[in-house]
Amino acid sequence: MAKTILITGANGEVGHGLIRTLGEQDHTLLALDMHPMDTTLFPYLHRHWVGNILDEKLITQIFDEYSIDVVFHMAAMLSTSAEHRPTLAHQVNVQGTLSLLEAAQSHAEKHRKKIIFLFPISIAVYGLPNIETKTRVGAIDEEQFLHPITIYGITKLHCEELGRYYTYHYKQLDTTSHAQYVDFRSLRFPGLISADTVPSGGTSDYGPEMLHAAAQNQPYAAFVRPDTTIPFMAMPDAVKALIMLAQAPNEALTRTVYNVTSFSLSAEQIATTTQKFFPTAQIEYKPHSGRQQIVDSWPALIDDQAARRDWGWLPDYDAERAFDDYLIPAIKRHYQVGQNA
Ligand code: AKB
Repeated sequence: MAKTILITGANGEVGHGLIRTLGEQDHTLLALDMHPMDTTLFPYLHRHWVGNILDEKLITQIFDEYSIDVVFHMAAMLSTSAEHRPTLAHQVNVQGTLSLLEAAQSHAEKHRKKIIFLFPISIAVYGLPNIETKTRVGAIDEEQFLHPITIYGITKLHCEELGRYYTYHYKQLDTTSHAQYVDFRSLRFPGLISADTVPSGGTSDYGPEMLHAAAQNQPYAAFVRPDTTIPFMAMPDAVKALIMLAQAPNEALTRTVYNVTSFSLSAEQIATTTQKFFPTAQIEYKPHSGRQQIVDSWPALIDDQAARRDWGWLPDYDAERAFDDYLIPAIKRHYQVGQNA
């Protein structure tokens, strides 16, 4: 059914994929980003705003002008950028989410309807105490090791709790019957790799950066050790997971927060695979101690059984398919690299 959908942080990596996919369907897409939108996305958008997620007047105006059914709240400062400006990151990630939740709640109350509120976060909510534990524990589920060492992880974990609060407990003191207006659903992603965009400000960025540098025939120095291992996912699967969770019937959901994952690779495995397709790629390792510490605190594997069971999650791309069928052909097209390169 056609929906009116608001996407914040719309010009980011996930926003790009989401807009292109949802834009092929019969929805009204509204986009907000603090940077001017990529003009190639214009054909898919009903309207877009260049503005700050902290601009409450603008947020209110958007909700006043449209009857919004679904929000994909992607605007956030990622892990490395957030470490450089932690108080700003707290404002953007927490205050930005809170005012959007509040706007969604008021809007839903006014229109007597429910708003689905999708919130992507990642393995950054986890904080493993040391490498020995990381190696020993294997795949961790949604409730384990929730002691992030970054302000990004802390703010996102807090927002997951805010979302659960708005969904199940908000305004309960003043009413006898609680109508649910905000239906908050959070997805914890691995590091994401897109063939079309290069991430910025994250700490899982070494994976995609390596590949994009090789495709452009540029040397690359990874800021982590070769053995560094975290889970990754190809962008089409990330978009698929967001849309599947948004469409899942409320009765099927047993939690507000779900892990999703595809494949885990070490930095060295990504480098070897990259060099298989781009034999002249020059990749070296210059670990940055702060960023290394962050990635070492993130799990090597996550358990996504709950998503598989509740709403049928299954990735389309394992590591081999991600490179063979998506990343390499699409990245070669993107940089117009000859097929023999
Ligand atoms: C980041 O590196 O900040 C994100 C993430 C894994 O949360 N890509």
